[in-house]
Amino acid sequence: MTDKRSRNEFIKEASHQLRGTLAEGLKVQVTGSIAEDDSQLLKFHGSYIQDDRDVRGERAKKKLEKAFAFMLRLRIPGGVMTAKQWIALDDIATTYANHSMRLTTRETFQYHGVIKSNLKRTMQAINKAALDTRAACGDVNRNVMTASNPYLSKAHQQAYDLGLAISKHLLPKTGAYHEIWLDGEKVKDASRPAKKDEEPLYGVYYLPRKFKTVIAVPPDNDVDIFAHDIGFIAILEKGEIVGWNVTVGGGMGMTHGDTNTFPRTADLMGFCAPDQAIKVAECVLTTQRDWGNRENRSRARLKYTIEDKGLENFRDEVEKRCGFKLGKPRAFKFDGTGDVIGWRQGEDKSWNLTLFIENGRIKDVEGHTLKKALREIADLGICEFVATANQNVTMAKVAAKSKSKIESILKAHGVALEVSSHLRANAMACVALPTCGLALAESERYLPSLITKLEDSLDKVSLRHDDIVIRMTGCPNGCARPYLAEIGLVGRNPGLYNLYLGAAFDGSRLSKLYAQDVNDERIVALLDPIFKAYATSRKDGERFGDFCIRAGYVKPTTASNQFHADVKLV
Ligand code: SRM
Ligand code: SF4
Repeated sequence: MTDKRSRNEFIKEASHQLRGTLAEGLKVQVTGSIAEDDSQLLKFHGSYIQDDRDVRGERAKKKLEKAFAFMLRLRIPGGVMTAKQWIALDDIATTYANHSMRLTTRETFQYHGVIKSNLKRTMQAINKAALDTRAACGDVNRNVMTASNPYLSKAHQQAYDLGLAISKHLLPKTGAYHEIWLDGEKVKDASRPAKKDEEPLYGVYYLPRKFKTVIAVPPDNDVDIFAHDIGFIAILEKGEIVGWNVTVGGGMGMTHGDTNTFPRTADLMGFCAPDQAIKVAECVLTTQRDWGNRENRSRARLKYTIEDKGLENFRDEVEKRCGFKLGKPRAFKFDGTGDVIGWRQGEDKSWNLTLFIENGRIKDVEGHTLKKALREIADLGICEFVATANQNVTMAKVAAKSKSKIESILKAHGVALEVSSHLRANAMACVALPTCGLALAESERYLPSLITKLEDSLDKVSLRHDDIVIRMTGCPNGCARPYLAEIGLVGRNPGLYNLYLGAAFDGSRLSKLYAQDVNDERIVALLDPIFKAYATSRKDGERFGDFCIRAGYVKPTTASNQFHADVKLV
């Protein structure tokens, strides 16, 4: 019988627990790239080989190698960093990367533009700051996101503690990372067979695909719990967490034109006690490890395992592995998926300032020296830093007396605490061009100017200060979770986007395709009258996404797998 497993399965199997020939390849100086198989393994170490797509054509004409450089993604569970770590990360951006730090949609940072000869040095500098990039990418449990931020309340702290524990428990145990990047014990002899027991959870094949864990504390759904493979929703009684509702099978990625692939909101699988949560996470992961599709990577996420095997069967298997039954999900209520921008006081009376960072990009431009401002604040050592799931950053645990100092530093660097509109404050765009190899259209570099145009439309009907969630991605993979935004824009071709409407403000319902292949002008022309109708005929408290359904612009996506059903294009 022929072995139908995907190519990546063979690469993992032959890699000697993620070692491959990475150590040797890094020493080769004639190219800025690395071997193709190693580039797949490199992801497990938190890095991607990319090339600057802005100069691709020009370099090809000159018969030059592509302008290769590496993206590095950190693993920062819950996004929490000390001021000292911030200082180190800021230095690394300047010394080794493209002088910018990129907050991601998953509570961490990416660096772009690290050249091959600096890759190892960068990894070592990150390690020196007591951080790492392990399992930030690849077919493993990724950076664990927890309701930001731990300093808000006891429940937030407990959510963070669980996140840390799950992150540790599900982290790959291979020594490859230390050997390759940190000059640990000599890299294993590649001729020796891989040792399965080096990875008790993952074995030699790791997972069929990426796996994402998140933890939410209602009423905030800032982590967008329904977009992830597994989620834990805190159930509180009198301020104490009495257990967790467990969600499984969320995910955003799909392929244009292939209805076998779709974004899916996670299902509520059950309820577990606080001391059962780590075991549940482990057993969901191992069930997906054993049941997931290893032949077709575009159908390999947990969401498809659950579609194909059924939630009941999946739950039975998880319970069997856990050795206990899950309870019935308990009642909970989410208000929204956004961050609360501005100052917020924690239960311990300390202050937390969440700063809006447009699309997560931290850099200095004339008149807006954001990177310098944050560095100056970090240098004072008066706060910790928390990366949010909405590409923003919170300066946490600030004493009342230090608030004005932070505000004056930000002001001096041209960084405002207020955002020009609530649409912008609720916006996210993925990285896309020029670094993302999968981008079909601009995203991070385009959304800000589109929002400026949409702000004019909002002004005409006095909606500038209404919360409406807009998200954009340069391709259908969904890195900014666009299908859970009330207005979602997904790149199809340069300058052309699919427009989705009708997602729920609290992140519980997916949107629906409204218009295909629309350009800048058409996006504004389509949204302008909808804003007007919303302003004049919305019901009391009605959200924009809900209105779009009631007013008949799109049908609701009623079930997690019904994203492609009932589409009527405008
Ligand atoms: Fe993502 C691939 C960037 C969050 C779904 N994502 C990529 C790559 C690595 C492109 C590639 O494979 O070559 C992008 C690197 C671009 C660059 O130049 O930096 C990339 N993803 C990002 C980030 C940086 C977007 C951002 O602007 O913040 C986010 C990093 C998160 C992190 O810190 O770990 C990011 N990606 C997401 C999310 C959102 C989330 O998890 O909350 C999703 C949708 C949720 C999900 O996983 O379903 C997401 N990324 C994808 C997919 C589609 C996966 C799928 O199941 O179909 C890909 C492509 C793939 O895996 O084949 C992808
Ligand atoms: Fe790249 Fe697509 Fe993800 Fe945007 S959504 S970062 S274009 S993979």
